[in-house]
Amino acid sequence: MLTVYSSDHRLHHGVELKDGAISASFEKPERAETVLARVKAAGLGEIIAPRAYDRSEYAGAHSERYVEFLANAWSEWTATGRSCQALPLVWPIRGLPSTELPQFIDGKLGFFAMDAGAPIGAGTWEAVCSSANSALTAVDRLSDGTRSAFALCRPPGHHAGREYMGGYCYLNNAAIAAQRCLEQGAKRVAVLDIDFHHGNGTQDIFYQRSDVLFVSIHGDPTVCYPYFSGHADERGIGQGEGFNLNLPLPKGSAMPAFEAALFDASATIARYRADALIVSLGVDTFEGDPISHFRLRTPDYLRIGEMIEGLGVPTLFVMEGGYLVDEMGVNAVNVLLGFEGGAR
Ligand code: OKP
Ligand code: ZN
Repeated sequence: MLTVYSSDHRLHHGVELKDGAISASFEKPERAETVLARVKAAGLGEIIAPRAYDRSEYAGAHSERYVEFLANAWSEWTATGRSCQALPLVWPIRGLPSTELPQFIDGKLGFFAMDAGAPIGAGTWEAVCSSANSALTAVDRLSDGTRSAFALCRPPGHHAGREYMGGYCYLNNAAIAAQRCLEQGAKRVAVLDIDFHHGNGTQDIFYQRSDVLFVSIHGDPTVCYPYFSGHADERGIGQGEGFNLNLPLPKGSAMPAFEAALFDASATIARYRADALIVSLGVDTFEGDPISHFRLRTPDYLRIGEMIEGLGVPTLFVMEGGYLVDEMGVNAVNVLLGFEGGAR
């Protein structure tokens, strides 16, 4: 299987607000490095760098003003004399009267953020573009007739909505990839999100559309991040009604529950008759993950890959979460090896 990877991800190394203090984020550069090392060790296949794309390629998933904000945020922030990473501190919560975009960077940060989980530093935009471009490059290889590809994206993307960042995410790599599949002739694209956290951003981007089916298995949002999205009754609206499926599972769920949910997810995707499948591949479902609450084990990821292969659809895997650096490479690559084993 082809892997697309760029070392430019290292330009982003965010901070995180945790236990009342600021520290290095769980979403750190070593994550992508350990997955890359495993891709090589397992002999998964060719590894290529992404090509450059115009910013307009992100516009199917995000608004122009949001992409513009991301591109300029660091320079606007440092123009105020600050050299630390930029974080929002005020949000337009329900009840506040103005929905206008503020003209000062501190206001813009809150306007375009769902939480304080997406800091912006000097190299963030460049890293974010390299991540999205990896997903786009992988799509372009898929449309050449390849059965599957792996976009080793970092930072991740599935919490980023049409007009907001959050939860370590800036551009929604999976959504940008789905949009490009449509542009290249696919009529129906399915996104299967198996990260521990609900892919609220992907849901947001496609919620009113029927050309992209979104299916997500995740920790129950009544007790798990992102809390305000991911319930089973969120099924899409307008044209999109019935094209969004959330399968929340209780904290502590292990493979039997996950496998049953993946079986349901697969049935829905098969019924949709997708021309292409994008998998938001998070491995923070692992039993040892430091910020998540499922109990999957290393061999379970082989089975997951095999089940996904069973759908028989051209498939792009897009890296999302996974925070136990020591194990996440093996777990992520196990999904890809399971897929390839199923195809044999
Ligand atoms: C990104 B992805 C944990 C707080 C949660 C945000 C988690 C973002 C996860 N103590 N912080 O879906 O893996
Ligand atoms: Zn996650």
